[in-house]
Amino acid sequence: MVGETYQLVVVSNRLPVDRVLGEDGAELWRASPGGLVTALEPIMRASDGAWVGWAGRPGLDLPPFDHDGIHIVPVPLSATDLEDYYEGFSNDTLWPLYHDVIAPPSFHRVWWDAYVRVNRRFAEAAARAAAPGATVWVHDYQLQLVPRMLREARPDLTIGFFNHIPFPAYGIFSQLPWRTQIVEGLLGADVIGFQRSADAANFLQATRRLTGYATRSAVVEVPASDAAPARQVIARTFPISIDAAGVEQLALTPRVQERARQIRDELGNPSTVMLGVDRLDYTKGIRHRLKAFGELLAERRVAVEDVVLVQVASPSRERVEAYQQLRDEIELTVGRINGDYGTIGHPAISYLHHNFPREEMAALFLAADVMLVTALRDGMNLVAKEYVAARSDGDGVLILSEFTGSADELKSALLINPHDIDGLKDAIVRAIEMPHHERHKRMKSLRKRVREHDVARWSDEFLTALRERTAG
Ligand code: GDG
Repeated sequence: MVGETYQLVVVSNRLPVDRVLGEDGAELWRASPGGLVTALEPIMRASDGAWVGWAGRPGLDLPPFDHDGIHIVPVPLSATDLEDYYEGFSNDTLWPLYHDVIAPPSFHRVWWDAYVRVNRRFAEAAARAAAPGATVWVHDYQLQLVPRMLREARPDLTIGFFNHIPFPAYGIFSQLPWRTQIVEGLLGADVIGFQRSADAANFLQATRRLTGYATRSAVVEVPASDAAPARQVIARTFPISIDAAGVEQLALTPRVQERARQIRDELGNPSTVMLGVDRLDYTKGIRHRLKAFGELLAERRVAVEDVVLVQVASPSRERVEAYQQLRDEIELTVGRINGDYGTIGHPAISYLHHNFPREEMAALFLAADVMLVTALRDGMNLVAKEYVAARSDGDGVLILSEFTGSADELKSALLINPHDIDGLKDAIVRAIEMPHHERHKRMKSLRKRVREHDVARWSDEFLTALRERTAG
């Protein structure tokens, strides 16, 4: 209802609900499945929370509404906002820059202006939704200016920010023409969370270089200004995770188990099924993975009758040119590898450019002997954790890039450098040949980590850190 305010306000680019067509042809809201929603849902219900975000369709301007016990506050975006703030500045400037310029970032002043304008709109919506003294938790790189804008409008609030993607080293970050505004925007928060300690360290260095503020371990000393007293900001790691029990439960259902068997059947029951699951994104190292597999086939170190690679590449950011090019390159490579090495009934790669329901993902995890996560840079990589959570049979080998946040935690995986194609090939062969007892020993230790550090613990730790700031 208009004018209502809440004790906990979550702000993210996308709302946790999607507008979909129901069976009767009428439009309805459906919760979008995702770790963040699962983690925050119980807390949102218990603490009378509201979620501020974009409804996923340009031009849609809706009043706040309730969905399944959560108050939803839509922020409208026009087609131009979407092009300049989202596809432009967020996905074609910040995304490549923050992932170590794997693709060249584009810097356009109109995009920056849109970023400022849209961040202000989100900050205003959050300020309206927040009760006096409320906690506001802002998410991700699309909204880095919101903490400061919000603090200026509402100094009574406790503000948290979590960055889901990496924060780059200063040498890279400093290319951004608006680097100081971004750092100052983030420093509006009381607690700034990062995935890895390197991300927090990079942010602290950028802060020292660009603002001159003193930092002491995870604390930034923000001096008093005419308008505001001196404050301390905490910048540290809170590695995100998944709903481990939920994934495990799903994978244990008879339907999913049966589907996993069926998938292996449909693939011709090869001795090894390898799997990759990624948004089709240049950060995920899909090309490196295909190159390694193609060479193994060429050198006859693996045979197409024995080993098949299933690659799910879910459609992503299809209006951004770098993503269109990447799709073309990947599909050309898949076609070549299948053409060169496949036989009738045995394609080398089963390539799927679709979105799948969660049940199918869980069945794929169960069907896969080897999971390939070869990202060139990734804030965390939840797929790695989901694979582990699904494997309550204790089997399966995870090949994991050391450039993911997950690699800091999942140390019993086969850790690889995806740029080192020979090393990656050796790891694939090692995974295929790994003895039963070693697979189980490694999986046991991976599962312990994922079970004990789930997404509920992550959100709890973040919100506790925020509460301690208010208390202190
Ligand atoms: C960003 C950061 C960080 C994928 N395809 C389908 C599908 N998925 C699900 C996966 C997983 C999620 O999407 C992807 O999460 P990731 O962590 O792997 O990667 P990003 O999308 O890049 O996420 C990342 C994350 O934020 C959280 O902080 O870990 O580093 O880049 O859950 O399973 N799910 C379904 N069908 C698909 O086709 N149902």
